[in-house]
Amino acid sequence: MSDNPILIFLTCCILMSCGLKEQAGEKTLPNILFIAVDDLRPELNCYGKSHIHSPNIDKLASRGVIFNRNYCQVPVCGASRASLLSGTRPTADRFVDFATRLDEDFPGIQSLPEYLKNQGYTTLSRGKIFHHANDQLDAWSETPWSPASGNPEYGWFDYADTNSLAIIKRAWASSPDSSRSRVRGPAFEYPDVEDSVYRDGKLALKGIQDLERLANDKKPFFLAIGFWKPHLPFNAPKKYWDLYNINTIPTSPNPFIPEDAPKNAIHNSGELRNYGLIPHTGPVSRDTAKLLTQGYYACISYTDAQIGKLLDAMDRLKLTENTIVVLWGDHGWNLEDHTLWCKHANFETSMRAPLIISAPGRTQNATSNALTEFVDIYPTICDLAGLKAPEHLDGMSLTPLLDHPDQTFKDFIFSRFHQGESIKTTDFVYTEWIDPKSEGTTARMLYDHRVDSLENKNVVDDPKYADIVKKLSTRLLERRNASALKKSGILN
Ligand SMILES: [Ca+2]
Repeated sequence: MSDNPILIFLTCCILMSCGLKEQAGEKTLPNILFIAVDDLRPELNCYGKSHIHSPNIDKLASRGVIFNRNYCQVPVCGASRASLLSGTRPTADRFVDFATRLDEDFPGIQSLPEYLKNQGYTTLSRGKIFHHANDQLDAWSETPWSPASGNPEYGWFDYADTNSLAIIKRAWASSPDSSRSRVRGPAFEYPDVEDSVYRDGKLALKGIQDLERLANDKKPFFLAIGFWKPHLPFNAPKKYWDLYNINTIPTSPNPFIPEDAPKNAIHNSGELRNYGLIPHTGPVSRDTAKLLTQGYYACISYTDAQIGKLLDAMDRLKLTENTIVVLWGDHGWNLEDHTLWCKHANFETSMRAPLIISAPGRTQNATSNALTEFVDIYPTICDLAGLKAPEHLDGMSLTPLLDHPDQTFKDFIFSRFHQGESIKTTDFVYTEWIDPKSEGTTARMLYDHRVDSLENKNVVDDPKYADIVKKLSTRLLERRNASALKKSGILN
């Protein structure tokens, strides 16, 4: 560089000007922290359930909007995630079961992470985002990363207690190779161990490392972190179990089949019955029901603590002011509601799912009671980032609710599980099961949430509801017809 001080000064001014210009262009897109929590039902302190210890999700909610009447598209892992991440609705033959792959069910569709990557984002998948970590690999800037189970020889169950390991080892040894994929250990355990012994603890530490690296990156990031708990088995460190008193723990207010419910609506809770000490048929004992409930709550609090570590890292790294945080559970969960455990049903307890969005400059510490659904997440993120949403999306941006949470939004939303198609309005939820061959209706149910929020009596055959049944059935038919036209390419 020249020794001329004036020339040095002018050169520095030019370099600084270029630097500032570049800097201004680098972070015009907001970062996105995308937190998935497997099998989390909307039972959290910030949802008004004060018996749940969830201080960190509560903190996130205080910085954003709780979508209190949000619904999944399909109440099972893989299908729900494929729908959410593609921004498209399920059909009778698309996004059906837990093992759904987006790249098989909807090849060529541009998923949310792929779209953001193409817009200049660094996109990272950590833990359980797609059900299959190798689904849509091109959507990610790096190969998806997940911590290994503590005992991978017995699958993904991640037991840490020596008794649990002995039980699954015996079950494994006594099972033929062909049935080992269904071999489970106990449904829960509570060893006195550190958070990082289990995968979700390791995942939080990895997420913090990612945030530290990404904070210094010039590109905006979409960091997707998917926690496994509170999915079965309910394995969590003892200190989280100790937050709950089994003698006073609340259990389901309606552990019975709704009056006049069709048999299609009820299942045998098969996912739970694969685990040790759970009977193959019939109700579990009262003591077991309480232990399962305590374990589910303990796993919520364990995951909440891991989320807190990520939020603390965001604050420390000064990322909070320029980062959108979206937290979602992939569907609801039954704690013996309607006799059911797990998900896989068309009731509110399976369909309603958590959604919290904290976006810089938007409303904080508020709750929206508008009807929303998971297909709305993709267009919302596009909108918040100032990006044009792709044409294929089925949902609507939630940004009007992020600015004015009290307003209404949709008149109805749609969910489905296998052949059961549901339409939900502010006051009603109507479900009909369609035979795939004849396309005839094989069963129906209607619940009036104005007088029956727990869905204890199916009133579909009550004459006084005939008009509403007809109206909602027509809406479902229109939905089916629109899906068929879209599939045929006649509609976008
Ligand atoms: Ca799930």
